[in-house]
Amino acid sequence: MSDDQDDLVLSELEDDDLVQQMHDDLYDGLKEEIEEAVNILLERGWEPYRILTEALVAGMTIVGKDFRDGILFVPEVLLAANAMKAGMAILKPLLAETGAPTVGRMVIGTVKGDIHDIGKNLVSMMMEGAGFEVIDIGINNPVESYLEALETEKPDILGMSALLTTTMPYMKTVIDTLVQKGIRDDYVVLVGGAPLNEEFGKAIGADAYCRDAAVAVETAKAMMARRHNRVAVG
Ligand code: B1M
Repeated sequence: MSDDQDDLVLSELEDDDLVQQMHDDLYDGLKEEIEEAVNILLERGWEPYRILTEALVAGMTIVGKDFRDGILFVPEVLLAANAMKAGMAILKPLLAETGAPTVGRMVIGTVKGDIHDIGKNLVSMMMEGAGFEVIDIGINNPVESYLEALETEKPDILGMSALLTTTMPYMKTVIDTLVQKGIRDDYVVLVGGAPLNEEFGKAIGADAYCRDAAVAVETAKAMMARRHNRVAVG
């Protein structure tokens, strides 16, 4: 750490500078600094969602670009991810507090071969914040894990996440298996992850592709409303 950074007192920075510093600290994987800065912004009255999007997600986007361009490597990105998770952990209960009573249940997991979980965790947090009960089955899920969770948890929604172009086709394997077993229509299937798009979602037979966590919440709410109407009418 440089002398400059030793001298830096986060609580003395203006909001804009603090957010900028958080982007730098996330980039450098400085977990404790991220935790401290999140708490400072909360004390200053920032909404948890604003901290999440403007400080944490925006900072991770910079990390992602430099990872893509070969400027950052896996160990550095892991440190950044760790710092991001620490910040998210502080915000999680606060986001959940703003939620309404349970509006539905969702099982969510990252597909087989894929260990990326930050986006999935963010979706889980936002869904919980919106009043959904979320059962997170983690990363690297084969079709059997999804089936088991659907069987035991009986959710309304199945959410799948994939961050790699090599793992996203596995979502189709899961959906095809649900079709084969005759249970596809028992669930709303939502998919997301950076390499996906609308067409892909349609092509694999998902109910919707969700660009980000906010879209996932809105889509889930709309789908639940449609489901309830169907049940009421039918
Ligand atoms: Co990975 N990685 N990574 N990585 N990694 C990407 C995805 C990559 C795009 C980087 C790059 O080259 N630019 C690239 C994929 C390229 C491709 O497939 N075309 C890549 C690669 C290549 C790899 C490895 C193969 C690297 C290697 O080993 N050589 C390896 C693969 C490991 C594996 O999975 N088998 C690998 C490893 C890792 C780390 C372990 C170092 C770390 C993951 C740590 C962790 O998750 N615990 C990591 C990270 C952090 C990234 C980047 C930098 C950031 C991902 C992230 O967390 N974004 C990523 C670059 C990027 O995406 N820009 C990259 C922030 C997060 C909030 O966004 O996940 O998109 P995101 O989630 C969003 C939406 O997509 C959506 O909502 C979320 C919130 O708004 N969403 C959903 C996501 N899931 C959803 C599910 C839903 C709904 C919405 O269900 C309803």
